[in-house]
Amino acid sequence: MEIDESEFYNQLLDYNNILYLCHRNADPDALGSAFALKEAIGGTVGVVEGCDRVASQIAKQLNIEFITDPQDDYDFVVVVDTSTPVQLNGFGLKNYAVIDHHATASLNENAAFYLHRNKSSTAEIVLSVIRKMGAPIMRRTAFALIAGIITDTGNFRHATSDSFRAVADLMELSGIEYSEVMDMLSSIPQDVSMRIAFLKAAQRTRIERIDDWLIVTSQVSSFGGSTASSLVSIGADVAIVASKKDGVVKVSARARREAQNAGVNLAKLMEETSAQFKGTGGGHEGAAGMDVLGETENILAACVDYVKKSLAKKSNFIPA
Ligand SMILES: [Mn+2]
Repeated sequence: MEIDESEFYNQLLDYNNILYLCHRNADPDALGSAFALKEAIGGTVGVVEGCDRVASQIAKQLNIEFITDPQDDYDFVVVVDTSTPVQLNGFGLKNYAVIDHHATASLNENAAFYLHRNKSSTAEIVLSVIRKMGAPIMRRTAFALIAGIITDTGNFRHATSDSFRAVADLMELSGIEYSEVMDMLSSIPQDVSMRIAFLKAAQRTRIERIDDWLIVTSQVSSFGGSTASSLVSIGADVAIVASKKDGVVKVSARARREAQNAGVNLAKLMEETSAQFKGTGGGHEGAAGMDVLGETENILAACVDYVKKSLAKKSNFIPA
C-alpha cells in the first residue's frame, strides 16, 4: 500500500522495536536517512555487510550506532534507500515498509506500506516525514541528511530545486553551517591505492598541446576511469589512461565539456579505435572506455590522433 509522509510515521508509531535497514555497502544517503528516522521515531539502525568509505567516516564522526548484519528479530523492518532484495543479501523480510527514491522498486510489492518519491535522495523524503511529524531536527540529524543529499546528487551535479531547498531547510532548522558538513566530507581520505594511482598517473603524463587544448595520456595499473577524471580535474581537456592486465589493454578517457563542444566524442573514439585494435569499446561523449589488444603506446597514440582530428574538424587547426 502506497502512503504519504504523515501516514508513514503514523503507521510506524504503532511499533515498538523497529529496525531501519540499509542496503549493503550503505552510502551516506542510506545511513543518514536510517539514522534520522531512528532519532525521530525510535528503533535501531542496521546495515547489510557494512558501510561504504564515506558513510563509515560519517558514522564515526557523528557517533552513529548501527548493527551490521542484524538478525530478523524485530517487530517491524523499514527498508531504507533500497530498491531490490538483492541489495539485502537475502535478509528475510516479513513485516516491513519501504522508504525510497529509486525508479525500480520491486520491494514495494510485498511491503505492508511504502513511501516512494522521485527525489534525488532518500534524505529529502525523510526530511519531509520529520517535518510532517513536527519533530525537532537536531544537529547530528541535519548533518547526516545533508551529507546524504550531497553524495547522492554527486555534489549537487544532479540536484533538483528540491535538493537545495531541503539543504537550506536543514541548515535553518538545525543551525548547522554548510561549511561544517563540507569540512567533514573533504577531510575523508580517499583510498590510499587510488591516491597512489592518481599521483603515478600525474607523474607519467604525456601532454600534447594543440592551440590551447591539452590532450593528456598516462598509464596506471588500476583505477583507470577515476585516474582519467583526476587528470581532467588538474587541467587536461582530454585525458586518456591505459592499464594493461593479462595481455588486455584497458583504456579509459574523460573529456571536459568544452572539448565535447569542440567536437570530441569519446564514445565514437572508443567504438572506432577498439575495432582497429580487435576489441570493444563505447560509452558517453565525455566518458568512455575500451578493452583492446596491442602495444599500449600505439593504442594511446591512435586515441590522441583521433582527438586531434576531431578538434581539427571544428576549427581551422590542421593536425601535423
Ligand atoms: Mn539514495
